Amino acid sequence: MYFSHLFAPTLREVPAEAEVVSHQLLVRAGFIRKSSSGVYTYLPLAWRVIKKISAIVREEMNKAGGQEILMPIMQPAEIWLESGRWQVYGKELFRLQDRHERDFCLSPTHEELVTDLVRSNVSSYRQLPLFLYQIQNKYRDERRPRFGLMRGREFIMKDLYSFDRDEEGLEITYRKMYQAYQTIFKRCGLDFRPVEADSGAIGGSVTHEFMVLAESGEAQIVYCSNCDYAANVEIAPCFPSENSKEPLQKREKVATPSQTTIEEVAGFLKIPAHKLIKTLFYQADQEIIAALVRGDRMINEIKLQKLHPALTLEMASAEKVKEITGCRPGFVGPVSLKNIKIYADEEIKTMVNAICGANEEGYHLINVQPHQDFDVFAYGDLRMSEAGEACPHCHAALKTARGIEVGQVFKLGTKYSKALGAKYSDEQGQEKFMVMGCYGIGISRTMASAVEQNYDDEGIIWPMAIAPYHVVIIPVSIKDNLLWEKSLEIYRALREKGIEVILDDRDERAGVKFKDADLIGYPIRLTVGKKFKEEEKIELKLRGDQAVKFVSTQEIIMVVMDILARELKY
Ligand code: 9G3
Repeated sequence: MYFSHLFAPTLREVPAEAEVVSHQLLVRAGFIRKSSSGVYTYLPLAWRVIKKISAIVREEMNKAGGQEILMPIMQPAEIWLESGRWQVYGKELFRLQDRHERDFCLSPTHEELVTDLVRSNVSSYRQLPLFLYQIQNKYRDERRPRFGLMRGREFIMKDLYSFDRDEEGLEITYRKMYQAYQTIFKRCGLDFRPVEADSGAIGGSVTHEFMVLAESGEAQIVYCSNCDYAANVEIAPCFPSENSKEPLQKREKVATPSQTTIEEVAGFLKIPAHKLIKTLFYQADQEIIAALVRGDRMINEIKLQKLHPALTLEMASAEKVKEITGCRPGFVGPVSLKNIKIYADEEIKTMVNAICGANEEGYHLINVQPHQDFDVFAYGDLRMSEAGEACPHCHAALKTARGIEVGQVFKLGTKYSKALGAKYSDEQGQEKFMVMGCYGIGISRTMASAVEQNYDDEGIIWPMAIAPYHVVIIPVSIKDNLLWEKSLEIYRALREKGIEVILDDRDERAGVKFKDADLIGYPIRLTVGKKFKEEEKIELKLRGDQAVKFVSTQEIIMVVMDILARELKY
């Protein structure tokens, strides 16, 4: 492809709303354009990357026994009513009606539809296991679409659904898919880690997320420095550390004028933050509950939701808090709280002479004794795991990292097969529910996370396997016939070998072409310039390296092919 023919409108300015590197670079380098909030067009460069990622995913899914299908994007409400999820997902589910006022939704995922398909077309144990997958657009009306392709309202997902005869079958399938995922992300050239994760509202028990490691990642993970334990902090268990034993002091109310945060109160009273009790109020469906963690800890809302099951759990508004406690959030505490369930982290149990809000504007209580001064409805592990925490497997110190979730594998069990009645008859003619699993990969998000992990000040540095093109050829001047003819010759020779190459045929200064090449991120750059005139040599530069090499014109095709062969083998 000649660069002048390529539809890759590059930009000097990035849109102000682009908060993350992948969003900025993909827009600037001419890969994507926004259509509406969280909805993007993939321009030719992006679509090539997407097709490469999809091809890798397809190959590995087929190898694992998957059969590709394509289900509708539009789904009837009936099956969602059957599973009970029509009510569970509120505004996040895009809903629409046809001309007869029948309800539909735009697919956020396909558990219901695929289960409906299988229940009416599979009836015997001989037809199982069955693995069906698709690569297709999904729709979720995110409250805050952000970060470009990271959290769009329309995105491309590979979703595979497995149907097994029993739990043992599911276990084998789950391992097979987990392995396939390892291969996929390795082949894509990404630095990633599978972690234990929370199964959320979807139900089911065992689940792993595949995280691309990147500073900008929204997910926080803990991993062991000694064994292979790794988990999303959302589910990583914490062991309460012992609080120091000291003689009990008499409770007092002290003035803490306008000191509302943990740091402010700790600084004002000259005590460490771990002596404080952090009191948080949540709206759990119709009920307000309170949750307590030590002042130096972070609350983990997923763990809280497990201790107090609710469909939705959100921080209560400041007005609600005032209604209940009589004051604003900065001065609240558990002492004398009435008619409200208090959940407390295990560490609260052993605190002595603690400090908390007095439920009175401008005051805190000191020397509070949790075992006698207030009633806890339930104690539990409610805090977020941190660096240095003991590994639940081997007790070595955990480390933390940030990641972008690009894949997730779930054991669903019989949740959907029971809800929709997907049964088969076994060897004895007995009716049994199919045992399901589901396995997703965010294809468009994988592209964005590859950028988050591989870039520098100049632009993107694509891993070879998913680069939109492998090579760019830059004649430093197209007006110089010798340079142009040689560039064209190399271009044709590379194309002949099936190598994906761009020839920058623009009548621009070499510097402009280098800048665009770095921005777009071709892995290999060949420059035909001064060194060609002097010594018949081509300059070869890898996007990720600083150094350049000079290769004779006779060898250049072989050298490029060698690099490709090396980089693309897995
Ligand atoms: C919805 C809406 C949002 C959702 C879901 C349903 C997330 C929903 C979880 C999954 C799990 C798996 C298949 C591939 C692997 C992952 N957000 N989830 O079910 F209606 Cl609005 O999608 N699905």
